[in-house]
Amino acid sequence: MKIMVINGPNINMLGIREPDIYGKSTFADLLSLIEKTAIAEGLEIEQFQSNHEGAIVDKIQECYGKVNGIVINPAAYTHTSVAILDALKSVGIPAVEVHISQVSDREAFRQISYPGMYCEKTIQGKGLDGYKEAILYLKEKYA
Ligand code: CA2
Repeated sequence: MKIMVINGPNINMLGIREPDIYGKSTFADLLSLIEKTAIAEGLEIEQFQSNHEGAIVDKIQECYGKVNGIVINPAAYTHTSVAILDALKSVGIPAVEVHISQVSDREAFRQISYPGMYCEKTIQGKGLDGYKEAILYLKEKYA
């Protein structure tokens, strides 16, 4: 089974500021956790991070016919991007949305998720462990 893990803008800055919201772990810690999960679970996992909406749309389109599951933290694009929602719909690949923080307890402008309208599950407020949970969910359901 092949899974694509996509992270949106500023996730590469994890651990640098706002540890009260996002924790102390760094982006390198996240990459390593996902790589270890891939090895332990016998999965092929590719990781992609971009600060650019169009690059994320391009990556989702590239998944068509090649990837069995998508784990996506669209970061701030969660709350604005119909383009990412449409890209997910266009490829039709099972997807899980992850948020490191408990978005439901945060500002009003974070209460809408466009990509979440396609994703079959949203995991939030579990820190980096949320990514592992999303990967295991896709493995259990689709491998
Ligand atoms: O909780 C999440 O995972 C978010 O997707 C993170 C986004 C935020 O815009 C979403 O509402 C929820 C922010 C990404 C990281 O932003 C940083 C801010 C300061 C320091 C380091 C990263």
